[in-house]
Amino acid sequence: MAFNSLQDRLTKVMRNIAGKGKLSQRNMEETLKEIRVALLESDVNYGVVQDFLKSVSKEAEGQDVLNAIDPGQLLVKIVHDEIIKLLGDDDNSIKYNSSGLSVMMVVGLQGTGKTTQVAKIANLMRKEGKKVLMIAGDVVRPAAIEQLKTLGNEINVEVFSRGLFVDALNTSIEGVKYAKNEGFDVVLIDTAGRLQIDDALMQELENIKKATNPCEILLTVDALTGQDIVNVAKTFNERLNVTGLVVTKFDGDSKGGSVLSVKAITGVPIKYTGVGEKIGDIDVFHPDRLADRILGMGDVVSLVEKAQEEFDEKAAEEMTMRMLSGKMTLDDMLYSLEQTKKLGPLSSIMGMIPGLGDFSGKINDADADKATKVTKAVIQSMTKEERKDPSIMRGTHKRRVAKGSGTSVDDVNRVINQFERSKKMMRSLSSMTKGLF
Ligand SMILES: Nc1nc2c(ncn2[C@@H]2O[C@H](COP(=O)(O)OP(=O)(O)O)[C@@H](O)[C@H]2O)c(=O)[nH]1
Ligand SMILES: [Mg+2]
Repeated sequence: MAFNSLQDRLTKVMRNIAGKGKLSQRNMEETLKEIRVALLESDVNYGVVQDFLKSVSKEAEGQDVLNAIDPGQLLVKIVHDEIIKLLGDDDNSIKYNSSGLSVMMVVGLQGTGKTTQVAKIANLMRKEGKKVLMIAGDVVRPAAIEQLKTLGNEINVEVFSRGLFVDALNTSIEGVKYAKNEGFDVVLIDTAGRLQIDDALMQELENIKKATNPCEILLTVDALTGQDIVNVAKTFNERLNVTGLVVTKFDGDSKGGSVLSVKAITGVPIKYTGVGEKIGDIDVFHPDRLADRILGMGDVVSLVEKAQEEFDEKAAEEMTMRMLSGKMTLDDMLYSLEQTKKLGPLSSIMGMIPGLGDFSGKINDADADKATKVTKAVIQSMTKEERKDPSIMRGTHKRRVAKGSGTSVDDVNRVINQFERSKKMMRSLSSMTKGLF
């Protein structure tokens, strides 16, 4: 996942400081220095880092952190809020025309994920009940139209195409006309890309913009390309007045610094992140949640939303409450295991669970699957009382459970220890984040 190493470093800095009852000027300067190094090493733009630290210092002074009752936590909160500002705390929702057809263009360099995101976004909008049309406006790459049609089939969204021999501008104009006549709500135009910015491409995009009057021009930028994102975004924005960014390949192992800089430098808000190759792998961008994640506060809300799609809302809410209350039982653990299993491979959801981000790269999904099975079997062989409070279990109880579940006493001990650890972790999370949510 993007940001892993930045997250590791900042989490350490923040943990260090959050627990401190008193802060000296020196503690504070050291903390700011560590944040600075962490940001620079993650490729955040130098000027952005300078401005960021200036704002944090100014806030810290303004709020008199050193004399606060809980100085460490206040500083964490200030850093958290400044990261949100950096990522854009203004409205980053998709803008539709107030009436009639909303035309949206998706632009970007070749291979950054335009076609894929067009389909992902179309699918999100379709799920909201909108009638969506996708226009195959990349007439340069022969396979591009087929690719969009395949995706369209998969998500049940119509694709408008005039084939390879009509130019992109005409295809777009005709497609928009068709959409108006047929009463569509949204048109998403997939466009051609180049490996580098070039004038002919920009001209073509400008022409399509002029002719179709889009309410959104979304630029896909690939998180894996690093600092270059900023330059690409700047150039596209100068020519087209981009209204939003879609940061793709966010699931990859990018340092993430460019993602942190791009809004500050271009002023264009991030609206979505692409987090994989599948249709469902897209997230509406929430600066506050990314800030939580970067600071090691996990992403419970995203996890819960993901969970909501898989099971019902009430169950999800109960799960969060239990996770956050620190009052979990082994039944809750069993339940979360069953639910989280529905969410996909453990490695991909680990990064979202507070305190477990560090492990997400180290998980072998097959092993995890085996461990989950053992854990479930052990819990299922326990009595009701034991599930509530396993500390009452003596050697004979453990042997009974091991026998009943076809596991060993070591396995039983492991499950109990794991449970006690999660419980403790959830408790400290809820105290650490008190006042932040
Ligand atoms: N890992 C990952 N791959 C992606 C993502 N979005 C797109 N891709 C892949 O990137 C490649 C290029 O995507 P495509 O949509 O064809 O890019 P385009 O040339 O800009 O239209 C394809 O192999 C996609 O599956 C993403 O969010 N994460
Ligand atoms: Mg394409």
